[in-house]
Amino acid sequence: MNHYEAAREKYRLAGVDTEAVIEKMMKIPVSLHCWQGDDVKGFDQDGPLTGGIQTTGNYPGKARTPQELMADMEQALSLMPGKKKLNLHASYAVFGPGQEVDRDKLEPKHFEKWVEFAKKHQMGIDFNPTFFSHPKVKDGLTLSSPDEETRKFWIEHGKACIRISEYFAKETGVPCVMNIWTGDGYKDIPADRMGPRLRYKDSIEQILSQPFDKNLVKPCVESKVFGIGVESYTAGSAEFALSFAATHDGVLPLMDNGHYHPTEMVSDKIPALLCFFPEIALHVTRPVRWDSDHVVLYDDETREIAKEIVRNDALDRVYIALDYFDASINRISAWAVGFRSFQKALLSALCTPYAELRRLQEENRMTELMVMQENLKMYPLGEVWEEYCRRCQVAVDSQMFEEIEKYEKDVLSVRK
Ligand code: RNT
Ligand code: ZN
Repeated sequence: MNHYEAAREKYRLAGVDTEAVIEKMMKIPVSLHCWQGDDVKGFDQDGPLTGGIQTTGNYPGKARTPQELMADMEQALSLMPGKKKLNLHASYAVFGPGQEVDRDKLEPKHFEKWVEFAKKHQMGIDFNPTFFSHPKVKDGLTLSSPDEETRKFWIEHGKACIRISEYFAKETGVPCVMNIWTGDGYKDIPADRMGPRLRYKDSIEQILSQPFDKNLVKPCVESKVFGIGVESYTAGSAEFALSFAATHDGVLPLMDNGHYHPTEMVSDKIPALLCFFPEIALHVTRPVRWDSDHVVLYDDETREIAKEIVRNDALDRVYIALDYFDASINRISAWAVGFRSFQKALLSALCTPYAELRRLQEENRMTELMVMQENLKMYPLGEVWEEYCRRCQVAVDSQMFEEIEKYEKDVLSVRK
């Protein structure tokens, strides 16, 4: 018997069909963010990264052009088992000669190259208006700005992005999750906390007044607790975003697990929101002491997040996207390790016999529940993981770095 067959038998005895699990794994879309490849730089401006987020490190070889970014992403995709979706930011528009426009005037045609790329890799596309890294961010504010001209510009940007999102959905045949996040806020104690929020609310409502098909575009509002240089007040706080989604039909709350106080767990918030919202969205990241956006690992909270989605049978109600950016290591590796880590978390969740565990909980057999949950941690998940990688025709863990090294040597290291 080979290792996988032995593992399969062991799981079978625990009530888990690993063959069905592997098949299911291949159908769960996870959205891969384009912005890991170039440190959230984008192609439409040359200024610094703003909005209270930051990449640190300057590992050589980052993508400088759409062609390089797509090539790098292609290399990363080849190391990822399972189903992928492409997550784009508006700042990644690809302008042909003479096509340059400002963000309020963006059109579907500026994203044709990405649609081609997505189709080539059988991916749907998710989208994000870019409310940062731009000269029209005034005093750190966009949609909540007291300056009407500034606010109008960003509202028009949001509307343009809805039109582009609908175009993505029509082209790919997959609904587009469009996430609204701004870093709007104040470094120090504001005099008025409600004014910016009322303007932010009105702005999102104006953006959503752009007609769109709710089956094709899934607008989300992402909350945040604070950003760098925006430590005292964030307009789009947790209560703001959640209340907005709850009171606006068809709007999803988006939780980024780097955007809460360190002991608050998004894994616990998922089932709470699933009691009320038909659909929710996630940004999966790894906050190390703060919203640091480290590469996602196969760690406790990542597993717990996947577990809550799977055990609540909510794979078709939760839109999963990755959101991190590490500039201090090989970016292809960052992409691949993060994506594979979340895949492992999903695999672990699917290889868990929940019916049995739930029964123990409901019968208040908490001693056995603890024993069984701990036993499961030592099950041969790695064998199932390797088999899954083989069937998806991607490198198993021990072969992955070799491929990354080769691409670094042949392609990345030549970029000066
Ligand atoms: C920032 C938010 C946001 C961004 C991306 C680039 O804290 O998490 O989602 O990371 O839009
Ligand atoms: Zn995020």
